[in-house]
Amino acid sequence: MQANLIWDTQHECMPREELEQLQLERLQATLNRAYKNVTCYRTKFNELGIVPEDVTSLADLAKLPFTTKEDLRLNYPYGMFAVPLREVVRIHSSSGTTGKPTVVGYTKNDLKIWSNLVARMMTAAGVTHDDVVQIAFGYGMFTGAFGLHYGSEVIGAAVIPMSGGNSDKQIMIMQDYRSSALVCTPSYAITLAERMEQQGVDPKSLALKVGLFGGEPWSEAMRREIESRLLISATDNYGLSEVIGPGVAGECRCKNGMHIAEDAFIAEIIDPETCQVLPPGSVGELVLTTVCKEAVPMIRYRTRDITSLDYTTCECGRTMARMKKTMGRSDDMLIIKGVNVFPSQIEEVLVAIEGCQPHYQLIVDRKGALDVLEVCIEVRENTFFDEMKKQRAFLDMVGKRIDSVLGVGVTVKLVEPNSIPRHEGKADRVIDRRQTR
Ligand code: DLL
Repeated sequence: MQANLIWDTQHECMPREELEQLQLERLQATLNRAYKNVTCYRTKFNELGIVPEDVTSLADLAKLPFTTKEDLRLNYPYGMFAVPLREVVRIHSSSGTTGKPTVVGYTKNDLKIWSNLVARMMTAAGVTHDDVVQIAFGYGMFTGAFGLHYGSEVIGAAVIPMSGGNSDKQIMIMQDYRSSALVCTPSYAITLAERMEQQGVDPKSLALKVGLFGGEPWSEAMRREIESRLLISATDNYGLSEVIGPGVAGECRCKNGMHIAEDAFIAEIIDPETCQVLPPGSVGELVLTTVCKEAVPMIRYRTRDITSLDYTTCECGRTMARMKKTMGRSDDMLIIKGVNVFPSQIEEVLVAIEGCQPHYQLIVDRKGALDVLEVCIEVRENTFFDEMKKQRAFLDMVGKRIDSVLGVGVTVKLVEPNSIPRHEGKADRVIDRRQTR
């Protein structure tokens, strides 16, 4: 493996002063185009009495209105587009499972920029033109597969467009084609590791060296689990379709936060309740503004993802700010008996328990006036408790460990392997039945 390669040194290692100047110039151009061509933005700006020319510094960004998923839904399908459809060469949508999906488009230039941003984060994770990249995201409207596919091609790696599912075939291809990089959701990486164990496939016999995992939150404990079961270096990468797809941020091999491509996206952290911008280092909701995208510019898009930003220069030499692994989404944060609970906290506990899978789902309900939380865990195919007594003791132990971390009593239930629904390989983590009562 080559040491610490950087795809675009000019931008990734840009002194912050220069970077901020570039961001401002690109922001001003974006605002002008968005104001001129997108009714939703023009209306919002007019309501606040703002024109693009009022933004003369990056600090002025805070004056601008936010954009939410609801805006995209209200303008479904093409209302947020800033270019005529004849200039659009690709259309994707979010992996949303409820209501209308949000639609996003790309011009030729957007695709070029996107591929290069993905190439950056893949290079940072250790992928080179010598690699054979197996893409196990579903090819379709989801941005995951196409994003990583085009990024790999720009690097010059050999891409295997396997698509999602069919674990046995994934493993066969991995063995036969000597795949060296695996691309999928972290939960699917665990599924593959399990299947290999069942089949008696020794990870040492594979050529795999790196895994690029993203699309859903995952904990450090889950990283350790994947790395030790697949014998690879597992890196995290983050993105969302509304903003571009994967390629927004990715870890380098220091694995100490995901570098945000700040020359293409301006990141802010806000308090999700008051919507005020928080000082550097604070934990809050990530808000992103695109400054390069032509087809669908996003101004102050509320991602709902909870994280914090680190602006210190990384050991790898990149100056781009790093976002911490997300703690989950602000809309995934559960308040149970007054306690804030993030699914990631439960995941940390589960991964640390021998015989427990990080395939879980949280079901929140109300009994009378009381909130109740049930944690469903998929059992491994080979874990079966022949004695009820053993099973009860196991469930009891898991419940106690979760209680000791969260301070909230839970009921733990074992469910069949693969019974927790997944969309685009992403597991559905939370069902809150209190809202429908
Ligand atoms: O998941 C884009 C993507 C594909 C990113 C593949 C990385 C790899 P959406 O389907 O629009 O886009 O979902 C975006 O997924 O707001 C986060 O809540 C979550 N998410 C994505 N990556 C991560 C990650 C793609 N690395 C939503 N860690 C985002 C935590 C993530 N959450």
